[in-house]
Amino acid sequence: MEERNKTLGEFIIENQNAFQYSSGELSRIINSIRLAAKVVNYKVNKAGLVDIIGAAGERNIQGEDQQKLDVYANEVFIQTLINREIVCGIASEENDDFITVEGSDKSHNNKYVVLMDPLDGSSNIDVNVSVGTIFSVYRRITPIGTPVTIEDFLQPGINQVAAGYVIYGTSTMIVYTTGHGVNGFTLNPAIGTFYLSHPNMQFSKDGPIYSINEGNYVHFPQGVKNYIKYCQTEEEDRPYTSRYIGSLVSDIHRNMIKGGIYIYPTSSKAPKGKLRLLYECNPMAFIVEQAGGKASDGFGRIMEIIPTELHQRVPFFCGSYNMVEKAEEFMLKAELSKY
Ligand code: AHM
Ligand code: MG
Repeated sequence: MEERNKTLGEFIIENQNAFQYSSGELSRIINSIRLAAKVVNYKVNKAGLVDIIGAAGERNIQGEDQQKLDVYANEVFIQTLINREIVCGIASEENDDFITVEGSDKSHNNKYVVLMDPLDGSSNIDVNVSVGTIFSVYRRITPIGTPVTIEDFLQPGINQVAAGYVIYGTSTMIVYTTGHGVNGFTLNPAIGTFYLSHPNMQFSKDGPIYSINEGNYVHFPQGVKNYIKYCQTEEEDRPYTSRYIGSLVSDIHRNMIKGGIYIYPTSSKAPKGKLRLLYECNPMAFIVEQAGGKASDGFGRIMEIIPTELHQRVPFFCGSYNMVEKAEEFMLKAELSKY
């Protein structure tokens, strides 16, 4: 079959044997995410009609309660995974604590946990701008047969066995990695099937784009300010162009296709940064590295950070390898000049 006509379902089956410990569980997790993504996609596409069929908190004409879309997406992804009895635990950016999942026979025999941000950038929905789902899969650390504990979730990103995102954009796509490169699948909404549209996605080593919320400039650390000046200086391939959607999945997806760097630094307003290590940065870092890019907290590799809490925030620099390396140089130089 021609590579570009392959469906996500076919791709999952063909690649199942690439896993060292393959028992089909991971494939079933990706399949469940595929299903939940289609359900959420349907709802996200109808979001503009909400004023017509009823606003959040009201009852719609069918007598159903309207829900906020991020709450809805959270429930869809969690219930899809729970109903299929394929994970032993779930942690979500929407929930304060992790969820322990047991089988219908009350067993705890599954070996994977899923961490996710079910609808990132949801404030963009009101203005018809793309949003995304981000997910990350780890093998549990605690013994199979026992309920999961916090340890199973507080693993460094290097332990991820799979990570991906769904982008609900002009097209809806699933982009994911299981540690063997990054592949992107585009939904054909007419028949509800994802097709392999972006095989083996790669970041160019350098790129033309820098993405950062420059409105926060005065609050940024000196290294970031100096790097922004560098991006804007006329020399060789610079100045870079500035593109910032304010929707993490969309900004990184665009940079992966066109080449670029995304930065959400610490600031005097957000001293630890804004983005969450477990739900946003680690999965994106895994994808970015698998696509030949680099992901850093400004000084070191994101995926080597040992998490201490579920909702931990970190500064995030990711994208084209040489650009992130250059930003790190600026960070280090500014840091050293303090002494
Ligand atoms: P959220 O998880 O509350 O949706 O926030 C995460 C979003 C990212 O998608 C985006 O990159 C960032 O927040 C934008 O933040 P800001 O508006 O401060 O630039
Ligand atoms: Mg988020």
